[in-house]
This record gives sequence, structure tokens and C-alpha cells, in this order.
Amino acid sequence: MRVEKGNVTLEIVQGDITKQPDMEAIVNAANAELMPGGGVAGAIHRAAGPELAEACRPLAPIRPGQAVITPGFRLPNRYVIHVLGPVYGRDVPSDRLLADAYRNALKVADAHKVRSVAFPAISTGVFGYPMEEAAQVALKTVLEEASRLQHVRHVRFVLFDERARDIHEKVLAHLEPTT
Ligand code: AR6
Repeated sequence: MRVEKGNVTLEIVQGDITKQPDMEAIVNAANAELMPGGGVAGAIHRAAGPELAEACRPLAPIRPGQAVITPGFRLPNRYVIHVLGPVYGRDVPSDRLLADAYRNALKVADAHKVRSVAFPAISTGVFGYPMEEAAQVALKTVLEEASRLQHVRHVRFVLFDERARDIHEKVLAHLEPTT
């Protein structure tokens, strides 16, 4: 599914965040220490190689909602943007911190003149954020931010399974009913 919002194309696909070779930057659902860990972070660090953890070390720790950028090393992407999502119900208000994570990732991308960014569903794994609530915050924030972006022209949500993809499509259809 894809919609146009201002100059930005917003796309929803099912897939693996480490296998998006046409995107200039991918977003990592990181931990505060920016270490490999499991889930998205584990997959990104495995695919990027050990140089990624080296590059991350001086940038850690980060706070919920914060975003930092590194090269992509052995990934097909030029950059990895690392964000720390909120632990649902512990880092509060979780909705605002999750919105900050998306907004700050887009700001960092734009500041580096990045044209395309792929996001996973931040906080919806180990951090326990319910998928539909997270999709509402994520998609609303990206749609709101779209008009402010100077360089980013393509935002892709990469959902790991069919259920997550369906939820995002439903939420986006609701937020953008005319397209
Ligand atoms: N591509 C796309 N989506 C994925 C992939 C993948 N390769 N792998 C998992 N997902 P999570 P969080 C989905 O737990 O909740 C880590 O251990 C997954 O199904 O990676 O922000 C870090 O070190 C889920 O829907 O991120 C942190 O400690 C979503 O991506 C902590 O987990 C996010 O799952 C961060 O937790």
C-alpha cells in the first residue's frame, strides 16, 4: 500500500528491515546502550558487521525518543538511524515518546539529506507496545512531519508479519481516507 502526502510517498510493506537495498537509511529499534540485542537490533548488527557496534559506542547511551545516525557498513544502506522507543507503560507518556522517536528519526535523516527511510514497528516487540496503538502513533506522526521535510521523499514501513502489515494498512486507510 502507498499514499502520497505532500512531496512524500508513504509505503507499507511486509518484509525484513535488513533487506531494503533501495533505501538510503534504515531505522534501528535500538536499546539505550546501542548494543546488538535481539529483534531488529540483533538483525541489523549482524548484517552490518562489528564495525556498527564500534561506531555506536561513543554515541551511547540514548534516551527514549532520541535518534542518532551511523554509517550502514556492510548493509546495503548508507545509514542506520538508531532510535530508542519507549517501554510500553514504563517510559511515559509512551505515545509521546514513540512519536518523538519517529519525528527525531525523520529530522536526523533530513539533516543528512537522506531521500529514503525505512522504519520497523518501533517498540512493538520486546518493548511491548500494542501493534494497533503503535501504528496509530507512527503513521500519524510521519504524516504530520511529511510537510516539513526538505530532503526525505520516501518513507517505508517494513512490517515483519502479515498481521502487523494488515494493521498498519487499516490504520493508514483510516487516517488518509481519500487515497
Ligand atoms: N525486520 C523488520 N521487523 C522486525 C525484524 C526484522 N528483521 N525483526 C523483528 N521485527 P523489537 P522493540 C519486528 O523487539 O520492541 C531489542 O532486543 C518485531 O516483530 O526489535 O523496540 C533491542 O536490543 C516487532 O514488531 O524492538 C531493545 O532492547 C518490531 O520489529 C529492544 O529489543 C520491533 O521489535 C527494543 O524493543
